[in-house]
Amino acid sequence: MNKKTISIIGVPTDYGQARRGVDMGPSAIRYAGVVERLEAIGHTVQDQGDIRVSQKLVKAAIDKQLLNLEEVIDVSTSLANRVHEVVAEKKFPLVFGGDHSIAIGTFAGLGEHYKNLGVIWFDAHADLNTPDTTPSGNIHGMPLAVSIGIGDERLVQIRKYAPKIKSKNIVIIGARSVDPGERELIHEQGIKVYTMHEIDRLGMTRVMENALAYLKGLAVDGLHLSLDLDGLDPLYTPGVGTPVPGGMTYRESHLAMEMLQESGMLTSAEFVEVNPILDEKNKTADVAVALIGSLFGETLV
Ligand code: HAR
Ligand code: MN
Ligand code: MN
Ligand code: MN
Repeated sequence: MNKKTISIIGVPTDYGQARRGVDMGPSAIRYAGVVERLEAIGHTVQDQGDIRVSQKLVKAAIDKQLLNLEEVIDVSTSLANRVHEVVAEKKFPLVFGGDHSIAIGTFAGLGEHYKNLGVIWFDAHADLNTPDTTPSGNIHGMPLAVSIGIGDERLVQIRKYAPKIKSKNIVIIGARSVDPGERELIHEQGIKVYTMHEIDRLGMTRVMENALAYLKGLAVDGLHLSLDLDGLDPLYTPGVGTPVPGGMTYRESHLAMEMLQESGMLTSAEFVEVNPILDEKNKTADVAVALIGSLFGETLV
């Protein structure tokens, strides 16, 4: 296994959704021992600390279809700049949320480095809503749409280019809560989705084999993993804001991480939606760190 220089970036924001506490995600993941875990594998870890997130609302919600828009633009821009620098320094960006709106910033930081980035989106949700289709106004339900260039122009144009990624380079794994507008976009844009049905039917081994072969076939020049902890069943990760029953198991999720590691394709990753306030004794952050261990090559024997 090749050793990496991993640059950790915390993004303590909860502006992409309505439940407070997910801004403590980066602390919880650090507390669960992520740095030590990665160092024990032999990687060099540079914890860059957190992106500065203002605790004061810049403007009270003005647009009900885009809650906390100004704050999300602010956080996404800072994160995008940080991720852009980390990749320029040839380091591996490992980003901790915060809610899933942070993926807008992560992709904005990656997109100028990778012209054909592959994406594995591990999530109960598709996060493909737009201001017109959102049932909640929460921007954490929109990052994939924004990153393919659909949605509010100010979000779409962070770092002044768009789109950040290609629709056909996205593989969603674990979906089981998809809104009508998202379903339409999936078909219209040719986004690949392995729902829980396919995971039940084919097993995680074949799902991951197919997903990785598909991305290889597209000759991707990098691979980003965006892992929403609500992709797992809430039995394993109760500390998330929007739990959906019937999710991926602990073992299935580990297998997916191990297969990503074996592929040697991964170039960046983010772990999001850990909410310590809703958690049971930091269980969700512990799972996040265990998955990170597998993703970065931890072995038992
Ligand atoms: N689809 C719903 C919405 O847009 C719920 C979004 C779910 N939240 C997340 N993202 N955790 O994966 O409001
Ligand atoms: Mn806050
Ligand atoms: Mn999500
Ligand atoms: Mn989700």
